[in-house]
Amino acid sequence: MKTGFITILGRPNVGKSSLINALVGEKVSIVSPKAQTTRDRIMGILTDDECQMVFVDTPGVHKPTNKLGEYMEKCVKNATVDTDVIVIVLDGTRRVGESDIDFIDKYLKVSKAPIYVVVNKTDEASYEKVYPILEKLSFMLQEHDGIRPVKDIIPTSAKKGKNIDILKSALKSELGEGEMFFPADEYTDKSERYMICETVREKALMLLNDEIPHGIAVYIQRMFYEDNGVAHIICDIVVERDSHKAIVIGKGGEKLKAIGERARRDIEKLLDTKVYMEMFVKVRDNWRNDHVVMNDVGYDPKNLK
Ligand SMILES: Nc1nc2c(ncn2[C@@H]2O[C@H](COP(=O)(O)OP(=O)(O)OP(=O)(O)O)[C@@H](O)[C@H]2O)c(=O)[nH]1
Ligand SMILES: [Mg+2]
Repeated sequence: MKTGFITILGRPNVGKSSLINALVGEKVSIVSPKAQTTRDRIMGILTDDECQMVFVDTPGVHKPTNKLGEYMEKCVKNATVDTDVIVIVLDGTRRVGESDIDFIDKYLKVSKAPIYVVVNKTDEASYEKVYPILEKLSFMLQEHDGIRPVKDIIPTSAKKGKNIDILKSALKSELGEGEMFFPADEYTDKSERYMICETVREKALMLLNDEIPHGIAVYIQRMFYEDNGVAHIICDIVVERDSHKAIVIGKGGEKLKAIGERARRDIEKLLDTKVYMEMFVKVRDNWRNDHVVMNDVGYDPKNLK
């Protein structure tokens, strides 16, 4: 069996989580048009007859402005230690600049893992836009300034599934022989509860504007199955201020209802049963700067130092 860890890195919003979902063929990690959607290290597992590939999704790299940001930065750092392969994702609809090149060079220097560069969103970027990016990066395919080369630069569309198979085979070729890390039928390392909370957060990210979604955390107070098989989920949406609470609830409770309704549909698919959601909005002042609350709402204490 060939096995290994493949860590996906890149700036916020370039499509890292979308790429993992496309590679694994399951909804592993939530996706939204807002930057800093992913907050944790999340594994997506793909097992076939010959290999087990463990893809590791990471938060988009940015300068932290609070403790949650520092936590996210630690998740990225931990994910790059001891990984077998690194994939750095760029957004093909945007200009690729020196800072992107420096970012790739940094990992070529600090890590020993083979590095692939992916230029994503090619469905939205015309050939005229993508080609100059590929040309600009092409010098990295050779040793440059004493820095080792990247293994390949692959244009993809995570959204349309373009070149995902090519990327997958390239990554597969990097894996060594080993024991499986996870049972063959698992597609993520995260619990059902974690996936439920993330689903609610995804809908909040989609339905709320401005800065509010960034200050939201979701956790499950209680979950149980009724006699008729319905999953009863009581969950809290945590916000930072009273004024945010009112916005999340919306006029006549409409916003909260819409978030719950959309989340319920996805969670029913996830659990393969009918779901009844009860949702509450709670204020925990400035929780993104409070390790105790962050731990309470499910952030890994190992990264809260
Ligand atoms: N057109 C197009 N849009 C894409 C593609 N991949 C991702 N997107 C969109 O880009 C936005 C960000 O996608 P995510 O997968 O959440 O990006 P991310 O890099 O994980 O973002 P963070 O977790 O915030 O760092 C979403 O609106 C996606 O639908 C793609 O191949 N084509
Ligand atoms: Mg993400």
